[in-house]
Amino acid sequence: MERMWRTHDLKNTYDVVIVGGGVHGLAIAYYLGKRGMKRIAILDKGYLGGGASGRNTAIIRSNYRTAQGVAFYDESVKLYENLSLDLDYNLMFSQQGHLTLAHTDRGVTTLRERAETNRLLGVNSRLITPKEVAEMVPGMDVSASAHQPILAGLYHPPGGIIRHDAVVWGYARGVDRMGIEIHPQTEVTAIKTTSTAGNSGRRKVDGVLTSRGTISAPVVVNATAGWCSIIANMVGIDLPIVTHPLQALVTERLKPFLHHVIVSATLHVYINQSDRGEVVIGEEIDPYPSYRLTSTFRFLENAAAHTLELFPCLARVKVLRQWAGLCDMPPDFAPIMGTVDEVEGFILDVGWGTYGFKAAPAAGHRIAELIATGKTPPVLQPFALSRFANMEPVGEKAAAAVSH
Ligand code: PYC
Repeated sequence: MERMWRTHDLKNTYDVVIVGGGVHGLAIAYYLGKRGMKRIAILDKGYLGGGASGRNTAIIRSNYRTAQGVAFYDESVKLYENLSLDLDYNLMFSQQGHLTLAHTDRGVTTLRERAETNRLLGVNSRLITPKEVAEMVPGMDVSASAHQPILAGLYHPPGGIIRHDAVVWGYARGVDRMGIEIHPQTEVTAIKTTSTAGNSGRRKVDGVLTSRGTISAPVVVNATAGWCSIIANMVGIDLPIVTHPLQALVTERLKPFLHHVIVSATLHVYINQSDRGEVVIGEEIDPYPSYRLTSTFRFLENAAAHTLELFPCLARVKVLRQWAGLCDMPPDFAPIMGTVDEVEGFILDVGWGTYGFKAAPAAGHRIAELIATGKTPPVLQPFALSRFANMEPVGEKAAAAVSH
C-alpha cells in the first residue's frame, strides 16, 4: 500500500521551518507549496494531528461576532468547500447547517447582532423562531415548560461538520506529494537568533535546535496549540495566553436523528451526529488553566445534564469515549497571526482558543501569502500581536458557547 507521507533524514537547512504538525502547520506548508516554495520542514514532537487537530468536535462555520472574524472565517468555509477536490481526498464535509439557540432576552440580542454582522458581510445567517427550530430539529425539547425554553435560533446554513482526521491526512498527503518534508517525533528544543545590523535591538531567526539535530532557516513559524507560549518564549516573546483543557465525548451509534449542529450558549453545550451515528458532545473549556489531557467526571456530568435538557430522548444512550485537548486562550478570544516586531523571520499562527480547526485553510493560505510576499494580507492585520499593546482587541467572546 502506498504511504500517504514519507519519512526523511533531517537536512541542515530549509527555507522555512514550521513548528507544529497539526492542521495549521500542514495547511501553511501546502499553500506555500502551491506558491512554489518547497524547501520546507514541518516538525512535530509527537505524531501528525495528535494535538488539537485530532481532538476537536470538527465544527465548521463563519457566523462570528466581529466583522474581522466573519471575513476571516468566511474565507476558511469557502476553502473548505473546495478542499476535497483540491486535495483529491474525500473530507466528508457535511454542510448540514449550524443552529445556535438563545434562551434569554440578552441571548436573543447577541444572536441578532451576529446575524446582522454576518449578513452585512455576505454570510448566510439569520434569526429564526422557536417554531422554525422545532420543525428543523424534531428530537429536541422546544416546549415552553423546558428549564431553558428556546426563544430564538441563529441559523447558519453553510456551517456543518467535517472528518477532521481526513483534513490532516489530506493536507499531509498533499504536502508530501509536493516534496515538502514532514518530520514527526522531532521536538524543537530552542530557536537560534542573532542581532540584526544596527542598534535597533531587533533580532532575526537563524534556525532551530531539535531532538534530531540542528537546522538553519531564515523563517520559523509557530503553528502549535497548547505549546505556543513555550515556543514563543524560545525567542523571548511572552504571549498573552493561558492554556485550558477542553473536553468532549461521543455516544454509542444511533440511527440518524440529528441533521444540524446544535449549540446552546446558555447551556454551554454543542451537539452533532457524526456520519458514523455517534452523537458528538462538547462543553465549555475547563475552568482552570492546565496542560492536563485528563477526562473528568465533572465534564461528563455537566455535558450529560445539559444535553438532556435539550434532548431528553438521549437519556438511556451510552457514552462510548471521552477525551481532552488544549486550547490557547487569548484575552479577546481571537487568534494571533503574523510577524512580530522584535524578531525578524518569526511568524505566529497561534492563540486559536476553541476556534482553531475551522480556521486552518484560511490561516494556512494567508500565512503562506505573508511568508511568500513579505506583506501581511489585510485580512490578517487585525490579528497581529501588537493589537494588545495598541488596545485594539477583536472581541470574539460572544461567538461561541464554549468559552464564556
Ligand atoms: O467555535 O464552533 C465552535 C466550537 C465548537 C467547539 C469548540 N469550538
